Order: sequence, then C-alpha cells, then structure tokens
Amino acid sequence: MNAQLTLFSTNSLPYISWRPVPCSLALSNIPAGTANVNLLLSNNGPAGGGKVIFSLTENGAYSDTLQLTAGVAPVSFFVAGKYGSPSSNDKDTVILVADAATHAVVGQLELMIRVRKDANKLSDAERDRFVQAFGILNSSGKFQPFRDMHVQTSLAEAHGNYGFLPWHRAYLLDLERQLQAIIPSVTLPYWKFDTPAPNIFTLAFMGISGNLGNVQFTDAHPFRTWKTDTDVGIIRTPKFQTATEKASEVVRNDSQTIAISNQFVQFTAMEGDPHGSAHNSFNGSISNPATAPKDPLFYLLHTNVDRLWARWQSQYKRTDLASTATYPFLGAAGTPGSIRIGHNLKDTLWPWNNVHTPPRPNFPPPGNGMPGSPEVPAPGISPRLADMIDYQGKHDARAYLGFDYDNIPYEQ
Ligand SMILES: [Cu+2]
Repeated sequence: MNAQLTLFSTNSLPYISWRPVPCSLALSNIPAGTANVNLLLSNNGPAGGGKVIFSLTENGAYSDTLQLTAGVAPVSFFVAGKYGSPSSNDKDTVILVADAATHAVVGQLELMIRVRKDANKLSDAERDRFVQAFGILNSSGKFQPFRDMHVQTSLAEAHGNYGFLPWHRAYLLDLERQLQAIIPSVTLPYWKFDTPAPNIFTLAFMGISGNLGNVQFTDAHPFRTWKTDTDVGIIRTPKFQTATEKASEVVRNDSQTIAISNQFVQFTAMEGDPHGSAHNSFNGSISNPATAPKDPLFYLLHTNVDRLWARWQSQYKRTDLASTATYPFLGAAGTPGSIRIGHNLKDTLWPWNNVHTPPRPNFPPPGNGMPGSPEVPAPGISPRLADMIDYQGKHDARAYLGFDYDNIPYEQ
C-alpha cells in the first residue's frame, strides 16, 4: 500500500509558511477486499528541522498529528507550518503517513517551512545562501531593474504617500521571488534596527565599513564585486556601534511603532520614524532614497519595515479591504475621494503595470512585471495596490503571497 501526498498542484519540493494550504492524499495498491484504511500523519523530520500541523478543515483545530480514513479516492486536509518551528534547510520537514493499525509507513513528503527571519539570528548556511543568491542575481544583471525603479524620478510612486508600505511590499516580493528562482530555500531576512546586530555587520554578511566608508567583505564574498551602476563597491558608514547599539537615529522600537495608532492613516508616520531614521543612521548611499538600493543592506532594512506593517496588521486585524482603517483610499484614481494614481487600493502599481505615461514616471519601466511563484498564484504579473494588503490570504486564500515572518503567526 502506498500513500501519495500532494501539496499545491506541483510535484516540486513544496515550500509553505504559517498559512494553511490544502493537501491531498491518495492511496494505491490497497490490499484486495479493503475498503478504507485508517492512517496516522505525523512529523518525522530531523532534530531542529521544521514542523507542520494538520487539520481536516481549513478553520478547524490544528494539531501535530492527524488521523485520517482514506480509500482509493483522494482525501483532502490542511497543512501549515507550526508557528515557532520554521525550517532552516530544504527537506528538513517530513510528513510521515503510517497505517494506524499496523504502524507500517506507507508514505512521506519532504518539504520546507520557509519564512522570513531575523538576519541577526540566521545560521551560517542561511546567511551564505542569501548572499550567494543575491550576488548571482546582481552579476546576472537582473538586479539592475531594482536599482532603476527606485530612483529620483520614480520617488512619487512609492514615497511620501499612503502607498509607501504596499509599494515596498511588492518591491521586496519581486526581489525575493527572483532570489528564490536561484536558490529556492532563500527568503529575505530582516534587520531589526531597534536592537544591536553583531551578526549582520560582519565581513561574512553585510560587511564592515572601512575608514573611507568602503564596505569590506571576506575574500570569497559575492558582494566584493558588488556594482549597481558605474561605481564598484558599497559606501556606508554607520553612525552607531553596530555590534552593541541599535540604529542611532531610530526612536520608536517595535512595540512603540505598532502603538502609533490602530488606523492606517496615522500609522504611516512610521515612514519617518523608524523607517527614515534607520536610513539616516548611516552616511552613504543608503541615507538617500534615490541611491539607497545601491546598498544591499537596504533590503534587510525594508524587510523589517514590511514586518512592522505586517505585525501592525496582525495586532489590529487590518486586512479587510473594505475598511479605511486597513487602507484609507478604497477606490481607483480619478474617482471621488481618491488621491494620486498608484496610491489607491484599485490602482495598479508601477512599474509592474508597464505604464510610463505621466503622471506615472516618464521613462520606460524597468523589469518584466511581477514574477510568478511555483507555490501561489497571487499577485499576478501586474498587481494592484489591493493585492499587497492581505498577504496571508486571511479573507481570500487566493490572495496569499507565499511569505510569512518568523515572529508573526497566522491567525484567522
Ligand atoms: Cu523606498
């Protein structure tokens, strides 16, 4: 007797996060005369690996094991990463299927609970995979569009306005998917800038600044030859002791940021502090919005900004697309009560929409739209701002963007 487990519609190694996803199980080679078989599903991965939880229904109670009765017809149930037990490596999470009566193993599925993690707490292997994928992306020329879309002439699409957080969520998702196309187990790590980060500002990771601001790396580090325009190298001088101090200009810590307000309009004050303050805790390209993406540290900083928004959304349940507490401009540009195009819920986001007629930036949009994901259908090649809100798919499973944070659970 054999059990075949299928997550999503693909046969490739599955990646999941905290959000439950459907799984189906089909039995084959059932002994003659047997109608139904009682099965027990459990975790059987290596010590320290990721873990899953199961439920027969999406919104039911989840537990570490699942009893299931299966026959020749496939049965469906739900699987989610167990909060607090993410993976560190491919295939370090194993679902075991056993015959409940005989305990004979009839099938298994290897997967990864892939979530965005605190960069300061990554294993050496996680850190090295991230910098390697990022280095390959840059040297292949595919990072250049990220540099080109975040320049002076496009700032109004993404800054100083309500769409700041959603636009940057799309920007990060695009980058993360391109990194995952190189090394699928990679996620974007975040720099929690309200605490010291002795393991981020190292020669092996984001580098140590020399006397002239030139960031130094280990000999084999992919960022040694980092280049996003004609300048080779990264210029960055921290105004604080990176190993022992938080980012010097950051005033609001994590909980103070969440406590700004339970309304999105007021919460956008976080674009100034802590977001702008984190940028301004350095001299160098990262302190100027038009040049900040020249420094790969930008993406760790912005992943933390996105995490703060996600934590805020979780705290106040702000994923309902019909509520102005979630996002204040619910319509499309040009309709009553709307603001500049690109900052309303129903507007498409530049440059993924491939539009370059004013008031959109008056130059050809870089890139080729939003890359797809082998795991989830959202958000499509030309996302709307609305597609960036419900990233866990709480209101609509099809909205799930395929990422999660290590310290933000999925809660209905
Ligand atoms: Cu920006």
